[in-house]
Amino acid sequence: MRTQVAIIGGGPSGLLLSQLLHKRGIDTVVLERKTKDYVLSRIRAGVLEVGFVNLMREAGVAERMDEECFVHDGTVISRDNEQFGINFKELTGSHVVVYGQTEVTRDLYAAREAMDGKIIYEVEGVVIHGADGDAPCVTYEKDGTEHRIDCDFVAGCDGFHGVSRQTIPLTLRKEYEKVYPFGWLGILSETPPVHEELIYASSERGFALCSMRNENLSRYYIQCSLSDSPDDWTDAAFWEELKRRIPEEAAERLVTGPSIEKSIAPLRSFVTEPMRWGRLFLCGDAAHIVPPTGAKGLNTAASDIHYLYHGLVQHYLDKDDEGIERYSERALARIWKAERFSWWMTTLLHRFPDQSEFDLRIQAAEVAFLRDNRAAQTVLAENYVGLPY
Ligand code: RFL
Ligand code: PHB
Repeated sequence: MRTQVAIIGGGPSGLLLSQLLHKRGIDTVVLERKTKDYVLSRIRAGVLEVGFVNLMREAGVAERMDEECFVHDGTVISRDNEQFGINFKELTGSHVVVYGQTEVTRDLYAAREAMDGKIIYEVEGVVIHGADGDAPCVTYEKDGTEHRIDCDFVAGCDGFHGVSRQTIPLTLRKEYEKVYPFGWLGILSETPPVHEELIYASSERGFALCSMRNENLSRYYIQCSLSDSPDDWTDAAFWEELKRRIPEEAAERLVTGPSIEKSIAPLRSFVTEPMRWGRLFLCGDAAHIVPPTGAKGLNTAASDIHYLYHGLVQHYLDKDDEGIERYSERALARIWKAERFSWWMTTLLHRFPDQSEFDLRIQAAEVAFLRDNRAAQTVLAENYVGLPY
C-alpha cells in the first residue's frame, strides 16, 4: 500500500490530522492499535480552547460541537471555604468550551468514515523504517499477516506509550520529565453539575475539581495517593471526600449518584525534543504530557496538528518545506508555555507530601494575590483560554 502521510494512532491527534489533510486532497492512512469502541470508552479531556474549536471547524467536523458545547466565560477557584471567579471574557475577550474528548473523537471517526478515510484498527507490531531517509515506510501486523505502507511522511500520533517517539535514536532526543507525588481519581456520574462553571478547589485535604460534560453528566476529580486503586474508593467515600474539599455552599448543593466510570490518572509533566526526525513528526501525547490541572493536554495536541497540517499543505501545495523544517521549533515554543502553566496551576492548588508550614503560607498568599490582583488573573485567563498559535 502507498499513501502520502502514514499516521500512527487513531486518537484525537491522528484523526484530526487525517481529516484536515483529506480536505486539502492529501492522502493518509491511520493505524490504530485498539478498536474504535475502546478508543471511545476512554474518558479524558473536557475543556477545549477556541483554537481547537476553529481547527475542528476547518476540518468540517464542528457541526454537533457548535450545537451541543457549553461556552464557559470563566471559572471558580477556591481555597478551603473561600471562593472567587476568574472572568475570562472580561479579562481576555475570549472563552473556552466544554465538549468531551469522547465526543470530539466520535465526530472525527464519523467524518473519516463518511469520506471513506482509511483507518486500520487492531494493528500490532508497528515499526517505522527509514524516517531519516527519503523513502520511509511503516510495517505492521493485522490478523497475523505482515503489511507495509510506503509513504512520504510519518505522523507519530500514538500517545505517550506509542512506538513513534522510541523510533528517534536516544542520542538525538532529549527528554524532560517531572513526576508528581499524587494522582487524580475521577468519576463520571449522571447527575447535574454542581455549578455552571468549573470549580478548581484547593483544600487542606487536597485538590478537587468539579467539571461536567452536559446538564446531566458531571465529571469530578479528587487528588489521591498514587498507591490508591479505584476499587479502594466506594462512590459514597468519593462523594464524602469531594464535599470536604469544595466550598460548603457547593457541597450543600451537590447532587450525588452512582458513578458510571471511575479511574485514576497519575500526574506528569514530560517533553521530548526535537519533535521531528527527518520525515517523522511527533504530535500530541507522543511528544509531551501535562498534568491535567490546566486542561491543556488535548489543546496542546491540537496546536501540534495545526503546525504540522500547515507545514504539510505548504510542502504539497506550495512546494515549500519551510513549515515542516520549522515544525519542531514552532510546536515546542507553544508547548513549553503550556507546560509552565500546567505545572504552575498544579503547584498552586495541590497539597504536596513534603510541603512545610512555610510552603503552605506561600501557597495561600499566592491564591490571595490571584483573588485580589487583576494582572495575576489576566495571566491565568490568557493561558487558560489558550495562547495564540
Ligand atoms: P491518545 O489519545 O493517547 O491517542 C493515541 C492513540 O494511539 C494509539 N496507539 C497506537 N496505535 C498504533 N500502534 C501503536 N504502537 C500505538 N500505540 C498507541 C492508542 O491506542 C490511541 O488511540 O493521544 P493524542 O491523540 O495525542 O491525544 C492526546 C489526548 O488524549 C490527551 O492529551 C488528553 O486526553 C490528556 N488528558 C486531558 N487533557 C485535557 O486537555 N483535559 C483533561 O481533562 C484531560 N484528562 C487526560 C485526561 C489524559 C488521561 N490519560 C492519558 C490517562 C485524563 C486522563 C485519564
Ligand atoms: C474534565 O472535565 O475532565 C477536566 C476539566 C478541566 C481540567 C481537567 C479535566 O483541568
